[in-house]
Order: sequence, then C-alpha cells, then structure tokens
Amino acid sequence: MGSTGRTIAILAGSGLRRNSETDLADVASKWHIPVATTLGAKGILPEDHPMSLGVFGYGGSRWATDLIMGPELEILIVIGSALSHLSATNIGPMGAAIPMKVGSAAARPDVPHLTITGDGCMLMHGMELHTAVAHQQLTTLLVLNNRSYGNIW
Ligand SMILES: Cc1ncc(C[n+]2csc(CCOP(=O)(O)OP(=O)(O)O)c2C)c(N)n1
Repeated sequence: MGSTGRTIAILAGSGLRRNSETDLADVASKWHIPVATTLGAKGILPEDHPMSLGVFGYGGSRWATDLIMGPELEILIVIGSALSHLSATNIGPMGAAIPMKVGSAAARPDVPHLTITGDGCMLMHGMELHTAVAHQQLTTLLVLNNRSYGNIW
C-alpha cells in the first residue's frame, strides 16, 4: 500500500524516456508506490530499488503479476505504455519444434534432423513422438532439462 492509503502500483513502459528514471525513482520512494515495468522498459527503475516489482507480463516476475493481477490493487498508474504488447506477447507456441520436426523429417528423410527443446515442451508432445516412431523417422531430440516451466517464472 502506498502512503496514499490506497493499494496502488505504477506500470512503467518504454514510452517513459530514459532520462525520466530519477523522477520515477523519486515518485516511487516518496509515495511508497511499487513499480513494475514492461519488458521493453526493464531496468528503467533499477531492479534493486526497494519499490521495484520487476517486469510485468510474459516472462516477468511473480511479484509484478501478483500485485497487478491480484484482487487488492485499487489503482494502476500506467506511464509510457499503450499496453498493447502485453496481450500480444502472451501468445506464444510451446513445444512447436517437436511437431515441426516430425513434419520436416517426413519432408526430408534424406538429411539429419536435430531438435533442441525444453523438458516442459517435451512433456506436451508424446503423441508426436509416437508418430515419429510409427513412421520410423531417424531424428535426434536434445532436451534441456531444467525441471521446470522456467520461462513462466
Ligand atoms: C501451448 C502453450 N502452452 C503454454 C505456454 C506457456 N509457456 C511458455 S514457455 C512455457 C514453459 C516451457 O518449459 P520448458 O520447455 O521446460 O522450457 P524452459 O522455459 O524451462 O526453458 C510455458 C508453459 C505456451 N507458450 N504455449
């Protein structure tokens, strides 16, 4: 809660000019207002600043998401962002490489195929591997196993 008595946060986008950084830090400190940034404005408030929530949106911090999407927030001040990219960046295919690999191996069985993917993506695509085996495709999968949906948090 800011010193305004309201649960309030600032979302700063890249439209906020870099030379406004000190003003943003001053406002955040003076009024105790937590500040999240869009991905494009990452660091416009230094992330070790006590009021920094980090990046809001795809691949952002859970503090930013929890506060901005949570039920407590009463006022969100958006500065320098049209918010348009926030919805756009949330649309992303996951594990697309594995079905694409099956397709490319079918189209070009004469060349070797290597697919590099994550363990989360691997988890989603057993069906495609079944197809690859059924068609006796010779392909290689390299799975980067960080035991998490790392990109999400
Ligand atoms: C079809 C689909 N479902 C969910 C997501 C959201 N999503 C994006 S990345 C990701 C985690 C991917 O995990 P992993 O393959 O292990 O890669 P890591 O991020 O850990 O490197 C998820 C769930 C998505 N982009 N597409």
